[in-house]
Amino acid sequence: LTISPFIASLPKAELHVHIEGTLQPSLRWKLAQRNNIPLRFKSQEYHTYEQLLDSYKVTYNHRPELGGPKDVPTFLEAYFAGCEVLLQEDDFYELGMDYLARCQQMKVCYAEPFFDIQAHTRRGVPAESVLNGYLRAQRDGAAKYGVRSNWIFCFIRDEPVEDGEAAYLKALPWGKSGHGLFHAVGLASNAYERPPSLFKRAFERARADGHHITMHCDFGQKDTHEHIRQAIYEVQTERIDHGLDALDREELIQGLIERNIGLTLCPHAYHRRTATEVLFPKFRQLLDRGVKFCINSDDPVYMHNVWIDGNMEKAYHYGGLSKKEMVQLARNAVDMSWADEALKRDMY
Ligand code: ES4
Ligand code: ZN
Repeated sequence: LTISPFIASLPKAELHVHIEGTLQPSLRWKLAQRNNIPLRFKSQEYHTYEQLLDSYKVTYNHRPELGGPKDVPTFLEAYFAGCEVLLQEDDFYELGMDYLARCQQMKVCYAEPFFDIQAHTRRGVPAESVLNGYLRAQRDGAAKYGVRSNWIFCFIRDEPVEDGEAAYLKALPWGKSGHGLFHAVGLASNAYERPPSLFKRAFERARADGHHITMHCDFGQKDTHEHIRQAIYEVQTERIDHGLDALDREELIQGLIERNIGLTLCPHAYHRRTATEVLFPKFRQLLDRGVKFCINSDDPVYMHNVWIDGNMEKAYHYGGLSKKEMVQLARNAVDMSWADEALKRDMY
């Protein structure tokens, strides 16, 4: 699917992208050389750049926890393997700058990237290196590319809650009332038997510090409806990342509408493992029901290099949405964002 001039030229805001999921193979290769890290993933080792490139062609839609094959790597394993080349502050800076440069090209004027501190500290990388690297990228990206960003700290939900709380406290000086790198807190990684309510206290602490709150309720996850219910009614989230399964339950649809909770959707992430005729009518349904949502990219490098423009093109093309509706979705992203009011007016 090629990107139409209409989608390419539409000013955009991106609210659901994992910065580590934007690590392109070229930068991964470069950092592996610079840091003298072998490029390996499970039993495979990549000796040439071509071998590395080939490794991105697969679709990681296996669900071992749902009875799928156990010996096949999962999407998240590939994502965390990619992270291994990130060691120095400059590595995180280059990753951030690379993404923000691409934003400028795609006419993304504002972004709220997620970052995973624990994915790096558990490999022995100091939290300061990660946070200062991203902070410099936030500042230089705005100055050099004109792309403003407010970042989102993510708890790794399949690690112990206390580890997430400790990582949060460590990162707090880079939060909203400190350096201002992040202004919100999210919940990412493998949701299997890790419902949002486990993190209720952690989110309440973050809220008390003035941070906004969002959390992943992945599409087609086990217990997905219960996770969405907890996110809305127990943890009182302000947004939900994915959350498309809410359409199955009237109680959840009503909760989203009443509380003005928007969904950050990533069409290609679902399209990898869902038939077109099953998936895309859901976008029309959401519009008809008045559930607010916007279109985003998730982990573009690990999802066939489909970025926010490609995701919007998919919604436009397969969802049969009008140009007017696409403009509305781009506006929804501004509405749902946590940019300050002056910047929101600017983007609107
Ligand atoms: C993620 Cl696709 C996905 N789901 C949950 N957590 C994530 N972190 C990065 N990508
Ligand atoms: Zn995500």
